[in-house]
Amino acid sequence: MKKALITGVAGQDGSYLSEYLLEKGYEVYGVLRRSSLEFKSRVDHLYKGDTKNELFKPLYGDVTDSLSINRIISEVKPDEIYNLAAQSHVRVSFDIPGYTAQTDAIGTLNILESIRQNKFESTTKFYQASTSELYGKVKEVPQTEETPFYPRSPYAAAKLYAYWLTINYREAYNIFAANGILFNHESPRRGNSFVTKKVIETVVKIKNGKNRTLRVGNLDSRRDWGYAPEYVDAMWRMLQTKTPEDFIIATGEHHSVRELIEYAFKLLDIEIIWRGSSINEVGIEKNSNKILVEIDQYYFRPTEVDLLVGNPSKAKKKLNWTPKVKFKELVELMIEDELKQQR
Ligand code: NAP
Ligand code: G4F
Repeated sequence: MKKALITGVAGQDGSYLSEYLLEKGYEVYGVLRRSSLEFKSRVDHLYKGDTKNELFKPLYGDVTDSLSINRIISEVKPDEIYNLAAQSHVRVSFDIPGYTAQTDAIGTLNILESIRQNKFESTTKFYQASTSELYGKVKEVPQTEETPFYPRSPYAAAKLYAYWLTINYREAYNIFAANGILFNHESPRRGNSFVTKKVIETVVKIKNGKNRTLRVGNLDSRRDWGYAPEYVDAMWRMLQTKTPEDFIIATGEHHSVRELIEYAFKLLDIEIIWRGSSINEVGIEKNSNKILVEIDQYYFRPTEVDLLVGNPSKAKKKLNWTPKVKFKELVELMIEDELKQQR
C-alpha cells in the first residue's frame, strides 16, 4: 500500500486529492493546522462519524514549523508528498506578506530539507503546488512552461522561491520533485473569498432576497478557470512519470470576471446591463432597474494580473491529461450546488 502525505489537506485541492488517492488505495496522511474550532468542513467526513475512512490519517502540523514537519516525514516515510499548504489568497498576501513568505516559500524549504536530511531522496517523491500567478505581468499569451515569469504579488514572489527550490533539490539531490503550474481551478469547495465562489454565493443570495448587492473589484481581469477535481488527477499523474518534470495544467480558455457575473445571474433568470465606468460602474437588473453589482476599491490589488491563460499541450501529450469541464459547465455546476446549499 502506497503512503501519501498531503499538506494543506483541509483546503479545496487537499480534500479532492485525499478522496482521489483513497479511491486508488493509498494510505493518506493529512497535515491539519490546529484551530480553536475543530471543524474542517471539507475533510471532516474522511475521519469523523459514519463515513470515516480508516486509511485517512489526520496529523497536526504546520509547514512553517520545521520540527513538526520533520517529525511527520521521518515517522510516516511517505512514498509521495503533495505540498498544497499555502496562504493562497493573492489580495491577502499584500496585507500579510511575511506570513505568506513563511508558509509558501520557507514551508516548501522545510519539507524538501526534511526529505534530504532523512535520506529519503530516492524513496519520497515531491509535488509542489506552483501557480500561474508566477507569470504575473505576462510576457506571452498563452503561457507555456517556457514563458518567463514576472510575479506581481508577495504570494507570487514566495511561490517563485518554492518553484526554483523544487527544481534545485531535483538537480542537486536527485529527488523526484515536480512543479505543477496550475491555473485557477474552482469547485463548490472553493474558499468563498475567491471570485468564482464569492460571485456565485452572492448572486444566489440576491436571488433569494438575502443580499442586496454584489461588491467586487476588477471586472475586466481574465482567468483560465478549470475544475478542481480534474486538476488533482493531474497532480498524481505528474508523480507517476519516469522522470520528474514541470507541467502547466489549464483549460486554454479565458473569461473575464464580468462574464462570470453575467452568466451566473443569467442562470438565475436575471439579465445584467452595465452603466458608468471605472470605480463608478454598476451592474443593473434590466427588468427592475435595480443596482445589483457595485465596484469596491478594496478588492483591487496594488499590482494586478490582467490575463492568465495556459497552454496545456505538454500535459496532454506526456500525462495524457485533458480538461473536460470548461467555463460554462463550471459556473453551472457551482450554481447548482449553491442553490442546494442555500435551500
Ligand atoms: P486553499 O483552499 O486555500 O487551501 C490551502 C490549505 O493550506 C488550507 O487547508 C490551509 O489550512 C493550509 N495551510 C495554510 N497555511 C498553512 C501552514 N502554515 N501549515 C500547514 N497548512 C497550512 O488552497 P487550494 O485552492 O486548495 O490550493 C492548494 C495549493 O495550490 C495552494 O498551495 C495554492 O497556493 C496552490 N494553487 C491553487 C490554485 C487554485 O486555483 N486553487 C492555482 C494554483 C496554485 P486551513 O484549512 O487551516 O486554513
Ligand atoms: O479568485 P481570485 O482571488 O484568484 P487569483 O487572484 O487569480 O488567485 C487564485 O488563482 C491562482 C492561480 O492563478 C492561485 F495561485 C491562487 O492561490 C488563487 O487560488 O481573483 C481572480 C481575479 C483577480 O484578477 C481579481 O482581481 O478576480 C479579480 N476580482 C475581481 N473582484 C476579484 C474580485 N477577486 C476576488 N478574490 N474578489 C473580488 O471581489
